Amino acid sequence: MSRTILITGATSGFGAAAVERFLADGWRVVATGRRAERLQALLDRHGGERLHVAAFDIRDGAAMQAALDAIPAGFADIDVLVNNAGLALGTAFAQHADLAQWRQMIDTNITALATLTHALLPGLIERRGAIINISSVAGVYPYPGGNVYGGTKAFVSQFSLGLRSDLHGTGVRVTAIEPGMAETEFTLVRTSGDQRASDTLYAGAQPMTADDIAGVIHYVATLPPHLNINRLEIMPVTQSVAGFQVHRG
Ligand code: NDP
Ligand code: 8X3
Repeated sequence: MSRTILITGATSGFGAAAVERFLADGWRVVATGRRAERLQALLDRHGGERLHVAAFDIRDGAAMQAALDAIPAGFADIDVLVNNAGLALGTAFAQHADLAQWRQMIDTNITALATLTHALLPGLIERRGAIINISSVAGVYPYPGGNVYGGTKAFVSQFSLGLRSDLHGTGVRVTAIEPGMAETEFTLVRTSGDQRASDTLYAGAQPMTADDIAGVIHYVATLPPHLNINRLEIMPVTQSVAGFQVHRG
């Protein structure tokens, strides 16, 4: 019998590519996101035999629970949870940042991720399943303007390790994937729709693609059951880390 995976943030980028990847490999997929029309397009393309879609704002705990309660029986036994939905908003330095943007990142990248994980944990333990959390290099390496976004991703990576500790002996696997630069709608969202800024960032850089990350998610989800990758950091060859800055006053 095929396995079931729930992928958040399935309307775009990594999540959308992961839906295609797992459907192509015979999995049953529960795909979530806010943009109902994109989820409907997925259904129109693939049909509902192995795909269930649920449109809700992941920051809305009641809507999340209602969507989970409405998952049809054939999709309810989730083996793998991919906590992918997330965003960065703005690149302003902390002292100039918009507090509403900070709150939205925290609510989405931290609170919603923890809430969904909490809701699905009993079933994941029952099925000796797996949790794959999409973190970021921004949670490991600080950069100017990364402030709260980086902080939320540091939470994701550390929460993943904490889950590993708590789930010791249950057979549940937990991985934090920490990608570097990948071309998706990420920068469009971060810049409030500035296509030129997005194009400029990726131009000539050969960034990773959504398919690259979907392949990594699939690799992690299909490892032999005795293996756990704790953290997996991945960048395009064109990207590397450049260190400290010194202010001389
Ligand atoms: P996209 O903007 O292409 O996709 C983000 C997804 O998250 C969309 O499907 C969006 O769906 C969903 N999402 C955002 N907010 C909400 C919400 N409130 N409720 C439900 N769904 C939501 O970006 P990526 O594919 O690049 O990003 C996926 C993950 O990867 C994010 O966690 C991001 O932080 C992380 N990441 C991205 C990197 C990159 O360079 N691209 C690098 C490292 C990590 P909708 O708008 O329909 O709700
Ligand atoms: C996305 C990678 O470096 O743009 O998480 O923050 S970065």
